[in-house]
Amino acid sequence: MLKLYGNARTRASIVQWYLEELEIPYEFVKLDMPAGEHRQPEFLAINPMGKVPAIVDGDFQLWESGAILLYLADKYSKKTISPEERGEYSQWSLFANATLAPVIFVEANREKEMPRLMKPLNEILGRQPFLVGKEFTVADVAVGSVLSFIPIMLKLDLSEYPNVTNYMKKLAERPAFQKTIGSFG
Ligand SMILES: N[C@@H](CCC(=O)N[C@@H](CS)C(=O)NCC(=O)O)C(=O)O
Repeated sequence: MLKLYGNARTRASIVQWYLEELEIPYEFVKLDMPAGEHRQPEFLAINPMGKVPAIVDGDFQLWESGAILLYLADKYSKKTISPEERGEYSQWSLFANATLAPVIFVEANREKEMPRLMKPLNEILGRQPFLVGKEFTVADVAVGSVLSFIPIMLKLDLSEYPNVTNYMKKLAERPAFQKTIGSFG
């Protein structure tokens, strides 16, 4: 069975959300991170960077949440993914991790950069229900999870971006979200 390594309230919950969406059986291996279990040789053999999430799927090991999401989409989603769709999923996954997260989570970047990203996001989500169009995809897990950490971890005013907040509400209604990120309270 696929193993997901992490702990509650970490980025492992992003991968867990998508595993629940895909209805893949998995084992969540909870590391004792305060005790430094993620820096012990056993886990470093899976992710030499000592960060979660990481997965082990058969003989295959993978780390970095965005890479794991894309791997799961390629391998387990019930549709064939065209190169163009894959490009869009990669675009949003990289945007989530490399562009959006550093703006949201690094206080010094927020004031200047957040409106630059949130305004176009708000416009896109005013035109279509999900990031890649009419259907929920892995792109929504990648970006939606970063956005969903805002009300959980930070007190940021998103009232200027009503399409983004409606989108976040819609994602939060999904049973797979509620079982994972939504259970943080
Ligand atoms: N870009 C990485 C970030 C991984 C990351 O920073 N994980 C944190 C938990 S959310 C971690 O493992 N922290 C433990 C540490 O740095 O010692 C990803 O998305 O997988």
